[in-house]
Amino acid sequence: MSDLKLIIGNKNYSSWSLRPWIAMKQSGIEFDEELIPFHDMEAFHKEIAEYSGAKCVPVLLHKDAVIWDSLSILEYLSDIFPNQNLWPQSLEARGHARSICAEMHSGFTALRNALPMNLRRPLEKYPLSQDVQADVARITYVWREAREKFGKGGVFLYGAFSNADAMYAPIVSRFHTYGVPVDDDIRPYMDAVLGTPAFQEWQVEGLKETWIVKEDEV
Ligand SMILES: N[C@@H](CCC(=O)N[C@@H](CS)C(=O)NCC(=O)O)C(=O)O
Repeated sequence: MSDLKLIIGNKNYSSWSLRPWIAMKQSGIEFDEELIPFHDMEAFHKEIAEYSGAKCVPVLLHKDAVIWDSLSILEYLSDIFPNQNLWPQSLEARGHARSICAEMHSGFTALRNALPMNLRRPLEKYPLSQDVQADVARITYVWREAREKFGKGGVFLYGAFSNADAMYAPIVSRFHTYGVPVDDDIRPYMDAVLGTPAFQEWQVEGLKETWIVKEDEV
């Protein structure tokens, strides 16, 4: 039993839960997990309220600490595992990574609302509104900028897998399942994330789930 426990939602749909989960798995951090499914919101809220008044997943439990919100969890993990390099090494790269994570966390609502994460959705192109196209353009711009400035040492945004890749993993999944057109230089980055053992494991488990969340089936 680990002293870290991550409370998550449905693997098929819970984009916010995927972020800390993939960061921990990909870094080899051992943790226990508890999945609270949210197809029945009343039951979900009752169960999650025992851990967090915010009534949202993910939540990280560590000894007496309770950390809620995916970005706070990534920051906390970086504090307790300073040798795991969850953020990139150089101050400039770290600042850039934190900026694109903050932008992700507080933005891209058009894309997030129109294209909910849904691993089991048949791979099929989906019409994109202008607002969604603008989000796609901005996301691919920051990915390209990170890769060109800081990513030369590896296949991820800042070379080695970092919290930034964890934050954007649900977006990679959406681009993939909704057949979002991307330039040729972007696809290898997406394939790198989709090909991580951690994402593969999450996907295998997500695809076994049978709960349906109607609002996320578009
Ligand atoms: N900002 C939060 C958002 C978390 C969030 O909205 N989680 C969804 C599941 S993916 C949830 O718990 N929804 C329950 C609800 O909205 O009542 C984070 O990053 O952790």
